[in-house]
Amino acid sequence: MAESSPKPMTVDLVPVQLVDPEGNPTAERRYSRDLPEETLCWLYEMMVLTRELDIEFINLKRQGELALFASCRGQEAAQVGATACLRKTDWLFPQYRELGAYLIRGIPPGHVGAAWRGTWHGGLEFTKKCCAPMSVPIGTQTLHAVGAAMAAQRLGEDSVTVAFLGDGATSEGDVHEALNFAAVFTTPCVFYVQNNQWAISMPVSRQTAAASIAHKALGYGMPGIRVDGNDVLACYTVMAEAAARARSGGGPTLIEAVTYRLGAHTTADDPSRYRNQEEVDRWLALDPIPRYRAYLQAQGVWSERLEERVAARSKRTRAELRDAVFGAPDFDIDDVFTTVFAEITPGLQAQRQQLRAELARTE
Ligand SMILES: Cc1ncc(C[n+]2csc(CCOP(=O)(O)OP(=O)(O)O)c2C)c(N)n1
Ligand SMILES: [Mg+2]
Repeated sequence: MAESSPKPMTVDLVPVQLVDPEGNPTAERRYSRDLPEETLCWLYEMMVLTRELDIEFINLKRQGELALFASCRGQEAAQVGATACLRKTDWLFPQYRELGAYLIRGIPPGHVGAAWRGTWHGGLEFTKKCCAPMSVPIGTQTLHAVGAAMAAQRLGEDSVTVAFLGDGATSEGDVHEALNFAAVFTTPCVFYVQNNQWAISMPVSRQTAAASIAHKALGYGMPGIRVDGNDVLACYTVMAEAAARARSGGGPTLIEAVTYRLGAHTTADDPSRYRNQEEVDRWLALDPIPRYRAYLQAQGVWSERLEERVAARSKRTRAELRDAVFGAPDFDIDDVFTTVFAEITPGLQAQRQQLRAELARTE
């Protein structure tokens, strides 16, 4: 076996935390919480905006305007922090719950709405912002992320890719292959697992017998890091470190952001069927937004003006989302078939014929 650099042998079970649940700075010294005031405020603004839009998406689904929605309530810090520290040219490969990441990237909420409404399949508009379309087939996006990272390597680019995945996704065969390829080829890819404690109704305790999800990294020969996923500054700094390592040729990292899905799995789910309110209440006390607000207040960074600005932006963006969803034109059914490959394949041609015939019968 070829010997390269020494392999990481341990993972700290205690997640990296820079701000405690009361908003106090912790004694953590390995990572810095020093960011410009403008960045500190921006992180707050984006977390609140994510939560506000999340509510609007759920409302739109309830009004029958969307086919489905997967709420990220409770995971705002994990998503905003991990994406805010990246370059705009670093490619994101989301699962489907990453609203905070899409917003940091500047993807218009209406485009996210179009994907959940089904008026524009797959959210192709995302790619303009170096973000792959949402991936519902669990774990497949991790292979795409590694492939894109290998391409960047061969092209001599210094961009990194980030695969967003869930605790449940780590049990998929695709994810094993992605992690192994990434490590063997020293690819600039970060695996960002949001361990939100549940994979629909499957608790993480039944998902793996490993000491933690981050520990799995050791078997692949890459660093594994646990971070408090409800601490936006910790997520920011841990991802910044992993991205810098990947960018400088140091290979992949597996980050486990320990967080919680406060809402339902999707709008089609009723979590009261499989989890108890005491558990939800425990995590509600760890809500990332009040914690970060308390920190900013203690640091003298928070102000009424900031809160008003954030509230005004949230209100405006919620209205923009509603307008975009209500006004979305129906898409041309042909696009489903013609945008898959450069040229339509015989199989797709047959499917298109079948669908056209079906539609003609029902019109
Ligand atoms: C390949 C595949 N198998 C099963 C499903 C059904 N499914 C949808 S979401 C989900 C759970 C995923 O859990 P996790 O990875 O923890 O992500 P979370 O939804 O918690 O963000 C499953 C099993 C699917 N979409 N794709
Ligand atoms: Mg999960």
